[in-house]
Amino acid sequence: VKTHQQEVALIKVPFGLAGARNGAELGPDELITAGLKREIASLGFPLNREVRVDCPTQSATSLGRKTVKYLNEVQQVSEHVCQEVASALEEGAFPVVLGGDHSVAIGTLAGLTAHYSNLGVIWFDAHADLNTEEHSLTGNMHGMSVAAFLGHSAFNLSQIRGAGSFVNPSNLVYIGLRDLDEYEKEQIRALGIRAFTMHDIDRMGMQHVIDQAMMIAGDGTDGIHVSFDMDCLDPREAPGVGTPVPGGLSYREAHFAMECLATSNQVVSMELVEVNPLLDQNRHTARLGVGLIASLLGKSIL
Ligand code: 6HN
Ligand code: MN
Ligand code: MN
Ligand code: MN
Repeated sequence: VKTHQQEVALIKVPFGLAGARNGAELGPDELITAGLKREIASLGFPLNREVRVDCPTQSATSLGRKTVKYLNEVQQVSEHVCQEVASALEEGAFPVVLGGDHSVAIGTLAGLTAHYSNLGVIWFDAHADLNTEEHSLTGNMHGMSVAAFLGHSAFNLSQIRGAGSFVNPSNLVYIGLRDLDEYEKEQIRALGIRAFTMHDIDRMGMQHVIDQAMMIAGDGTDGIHVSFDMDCLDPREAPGVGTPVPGGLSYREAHFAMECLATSNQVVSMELVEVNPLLDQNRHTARLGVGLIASLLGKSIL
């Protein structure tokens, strides 16, 4: 086991109001219970901090406009996550953000862009999360996070105190897509976003896909952020997610991708989201999530 110099900042975001089902708010604690801190320690990373962002948990407040649910709550959580990520980066730590539903990525990207003016993003997901308030068919903001950091939705990084500038779509890469809304397909084509769908992974294999992804997200950028939605995995591997879609990544495809990213030395932060313990079986999804974070941090088989 190597001893690493860099510290890890664990940022727990127990927020699930912007997802499709209850339960994602329990994700951070479930990942800790599944042994995340032990794994990080055994890889030799000192813990820079372990913080828990204060998150609203119930539907007490207004749903906002009918088409956008919990906008105020997402805004509030995003600002807190932004602050935590930015301050971890100022201390030279590697942020590991634990969701929560995928709307927590808005705050993560806000904090990252404050620190890195040219950030690459690799987005592992069955979904593109590219909807805007206007185009979303569900009103769930976990399906709008990418639009927020590209600056395409009305609620976007510019509304978050402390956020940096929008991510350049030419440095964004999707891996694992297989469930897209019509508007999202149009946007991916119109913006020329590089998207490795499940079809592409089947055709060229994960090795080629991840090599290409690192080239694109790393091209002229200061670093790569890995946003990992557990529903990129096949539901047989990861049943505990709010919006499962058949035909996803295998256990080894996901681990292999993380292992390749670890050896690239380009990754500056990661988040793992959408672990839903209420839908899980025997903590299977949380344990898989812990293993994937470990692989990204450099855990190797031999
Ligand atoms: N996620 N496209 C659907 C929607 O509601 O906009 C699904 C979004 C899923 C979001 O899994 O992070
Ligand atoms: Mn340090
Ligand atoms: Mn997602
Ligand atoms: Mn998803």
